[in-house]
Amino acid sequence: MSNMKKNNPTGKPAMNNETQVPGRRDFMKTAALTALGITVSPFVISSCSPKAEEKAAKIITPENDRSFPPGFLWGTATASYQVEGAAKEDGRGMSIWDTFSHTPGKILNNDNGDIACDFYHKYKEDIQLIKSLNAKAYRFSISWSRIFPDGTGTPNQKGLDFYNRMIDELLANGIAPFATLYHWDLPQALQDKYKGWQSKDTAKAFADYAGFMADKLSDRVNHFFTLNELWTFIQLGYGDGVFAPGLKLPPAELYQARHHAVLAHGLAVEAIRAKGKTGTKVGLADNLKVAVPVIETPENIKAAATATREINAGYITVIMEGKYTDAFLKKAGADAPKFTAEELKTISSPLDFCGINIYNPECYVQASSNEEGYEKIPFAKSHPTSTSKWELLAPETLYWGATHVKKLWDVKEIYVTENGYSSTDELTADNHIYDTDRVMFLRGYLSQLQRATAEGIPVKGYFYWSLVDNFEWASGYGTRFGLYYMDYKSLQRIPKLSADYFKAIAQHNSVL
Ligand code: PNW
Repeated sequence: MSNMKKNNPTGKPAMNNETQVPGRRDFMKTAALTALGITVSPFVISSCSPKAEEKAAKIITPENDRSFPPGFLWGTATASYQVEGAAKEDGRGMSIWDTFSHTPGKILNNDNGDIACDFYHKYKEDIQLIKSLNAKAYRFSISWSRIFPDGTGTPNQKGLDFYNRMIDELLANGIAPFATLYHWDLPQALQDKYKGWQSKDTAKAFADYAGFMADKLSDRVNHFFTLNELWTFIQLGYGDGVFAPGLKLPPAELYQARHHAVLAHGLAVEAIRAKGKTGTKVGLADNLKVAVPVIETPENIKAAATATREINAGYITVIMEGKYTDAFLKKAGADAPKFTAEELKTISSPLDFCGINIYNPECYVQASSNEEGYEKIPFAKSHPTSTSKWELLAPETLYWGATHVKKLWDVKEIYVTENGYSSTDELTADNHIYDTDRVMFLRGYLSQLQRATAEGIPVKGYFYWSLVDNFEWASGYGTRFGLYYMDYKSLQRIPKLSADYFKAIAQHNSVL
């Protein structure tokens, strides 16, 4: 099914190329060819068949090439609690998000993930949607408490069976599974027993679970992500209290919880390497906080890289470098986390790839002679956002995010593991969603991603967030990021205009 209007939008009669006299367009084509050292008469162009003309018009130069490298992987992403539903089925244990979403007042409209998109039962249908987008990869997450209802101990075979079925279905449809092991749905049992990420025991339990999953799935899953967005679940969950488990810890305890999260990542990398099939690739999906040079001068670009390294010091920087930066420790002072040299080594276990979730820039910066070497430029009050107010829009964030990761840490394989846009997505009388704003978003951001790949930045794939509208955490079901609209009453999935756009991009492997 297509959202595209089939009629001629201009309303003017269509021209027949073969009977036209050379016009301005032909002159421009001739000029382009001449610039390439190819001599042609305008009459040759206008008198050739439309097919040949099309070919001539498609002459690619480095300046007009909008394509991605051959083999570039197009995919979409979701996460267990946001789409699966079936919260009480087949022995699944409670997670902190079940508890949090069932606490009145925590989620907009008191929504919860009990049913969500019912992906648990509708996964076959959704895999057909992925396929119809021409996507060749799918990033999903595993619900830890489906596998270990109490976080540790005896595994639940029925939970494992679900992921086995789903992965087999993906492979049968030519779609590569990219599995995230933790997308925030911590088993409630571990919150109760260990205070969740406040304890090193949770990091150890995570490593055991990660090793178990690698053992069970790495015959079919080649790419594993340890944790999704460390900043978000630590800061919003344990610092600001707006995400599960809803805590507002004092600074020293928050620093320690953050340290346990990076440690959990490192321990899981070691466990996956120990238990996974040879050749299994492991990385993380980090919401890199990107500093964007406000004007792209060499000085500002350097300042933006310095700022990015420092802003992410408690997360990806320590993971990549195996040490907390001096400025980070100085700023933390007496609240700094307690850690050992051995832990730093584990935290920085080499990765096969790096996933970056990128939506908004953290800040615009310019060079400065101050101690830091950069200064932040405030956002204009009128700076545009999506319907998510935190999502300030700046397409170049994708370019700079990938470029900083390559230049700062020489990462050889980068994936954009999330990038997406939330909009109002109103159904029109003809049952369509013309999300021209999301199409605009995609064209802008992907143009900047293509700019990065054209410059040799090793971005290997792009996962749009999200395949379908889903449970958007504290914002409930009111905020829609999907390429497919979800009718939450009937659970019908309706393709938006952006689904057609994505489909065409993946087919042509080019910005369109
Ligand atoms: C990410 N913020 O979440 C997550 O990885 C997804 O699960 C989520 O649905 C998606 O982005 C869209 O929100 C974020 O407040 C949630 O800055 C909130 C923030 C950032 C990311």
